[in-house]
Amino acid sequence: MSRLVVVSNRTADPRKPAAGGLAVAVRESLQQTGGLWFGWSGKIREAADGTQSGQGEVHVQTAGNVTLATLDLSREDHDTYYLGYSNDVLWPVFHYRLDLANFDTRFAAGYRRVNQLFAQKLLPLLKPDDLIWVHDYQLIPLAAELRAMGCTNRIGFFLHIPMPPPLIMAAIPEHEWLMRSLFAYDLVGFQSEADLTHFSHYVESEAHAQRLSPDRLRAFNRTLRVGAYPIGIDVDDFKRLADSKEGRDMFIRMRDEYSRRRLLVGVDRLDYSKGLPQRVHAFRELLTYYPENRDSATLIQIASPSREDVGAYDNLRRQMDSLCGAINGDFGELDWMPVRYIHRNVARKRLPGLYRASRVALVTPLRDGMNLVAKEFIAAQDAADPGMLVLSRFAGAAEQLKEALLVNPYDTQGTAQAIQRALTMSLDERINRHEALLNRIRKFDVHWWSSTFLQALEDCEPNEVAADGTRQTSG
Ligand code: ADQ
Repeated sequence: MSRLVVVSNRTADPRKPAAGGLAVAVRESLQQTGGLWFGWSGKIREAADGTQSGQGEVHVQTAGNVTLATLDLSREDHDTYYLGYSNDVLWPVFHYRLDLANFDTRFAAGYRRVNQLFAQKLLPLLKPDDLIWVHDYQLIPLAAELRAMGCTNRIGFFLHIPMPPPLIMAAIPEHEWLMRSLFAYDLVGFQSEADLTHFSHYVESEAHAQRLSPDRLRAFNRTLRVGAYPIGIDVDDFKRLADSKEGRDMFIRMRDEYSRRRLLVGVDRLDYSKGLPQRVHAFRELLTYYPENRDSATLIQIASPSREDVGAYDNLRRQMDSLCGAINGDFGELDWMPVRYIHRNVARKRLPGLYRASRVALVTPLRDGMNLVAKEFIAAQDAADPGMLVLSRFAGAAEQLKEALLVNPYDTQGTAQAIQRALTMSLDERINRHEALLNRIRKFDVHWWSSTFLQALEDCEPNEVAADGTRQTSG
């Protein structure tokens, strides 16, 4: 069997509990087979002479059956590749936020340079039959750079964030280069059918791609296999966390603390894609139009700090401080505060107890690749008395989780009505909906996700490398 090589912007020790969807999922796929995990160390190396040639050698360490290989970045590369192109161009545009994008040409140059650097440093570590799995938007051109250096391995790519429709993608000055770069892979996977459709429409309209079959597209003299592989969670592992001593203690503490209240929960990174201000507005609407919730409903909103060196996040933080302060000021009583807003990281082991004690989860992003919190909330519930999920129709998870209450987070009143419906839903209906949801997240869990993707990659025919670095196939 081929060795698995995973490449992502950041790596993590797979033996330690991971925070963040990508780290959890990658750890899962690597631990089963062993292999190599390659990425940025998270460290910035300042060059002694102030130039940008700060990158050092690759640091290699072993963690169980996984080898971790990481490299440092220079300040200039970090600022242009990571803060600039990844977080100030690709993240906002792929989440449909053209208004927040900053198309500085230095960012694109840095992005290309770091992808070349990754390719150069990774190539000597590769064996001929390694399967290479590249993750996410920071590394779109990596396969093209590897091909240009003669790499003939099978390489797959998975996009964890949404793929926008063609006319939004076309706002990125380098959109042609980016989308063409995807054809240097053998397999490209998306979170949802909607994302796959957007990509197919883009290459059909902008690159005159031919659809050879439902999962094969031909363009730029290349045949690319594509598919929707919705990412899942390790349901049993999360349930075990819920049933552990810490999980149960947390549940009992929350249940006792809020025994007179109806608890609602939101858990997110503090990111403008997550629709946090809209959520607080909807909760305010609930208290205004359904007054029976006053002195009763309490929203615990955990928003972990994220990308604090990017300007848009600073504005969001101030906006949330002010909205939560205002709602507590306007509605709070001496013995009841409507919103408990926590701008800190919360240990993963505390989440299942919190989820289980909550009547309703609010997962209402404006746009989200998948959203694993929605799936974790379902896994943590007591099947005999489950809480209800209110889920944005704009989360990738909405394609799979139809038995949740789906909402449009831009529609404040509609969202408030759905929250009220969730709070007052009969036990029978909650049990039926939860059963269907739990079955689905079990069937399409993280093991299904990684094994289906890797099997499809393994099944791709090996091809010749063309002179321009892309591979020719017979189609
Ligand atoms: P993220 O945007 O990071 O991931 P998401 O899938 O919601 O989002 O969550 C990631 C993980 O982090 C979950 O396991 C969650 O429990 C944890 N987490 C989130 N906020 C937390 C907090 N405040 N404290 C503690 N833990 C927290 C990207 C895409 C998603 C996609 C994932 C995986 O943006 O759409 O689902 O990758 O592909």
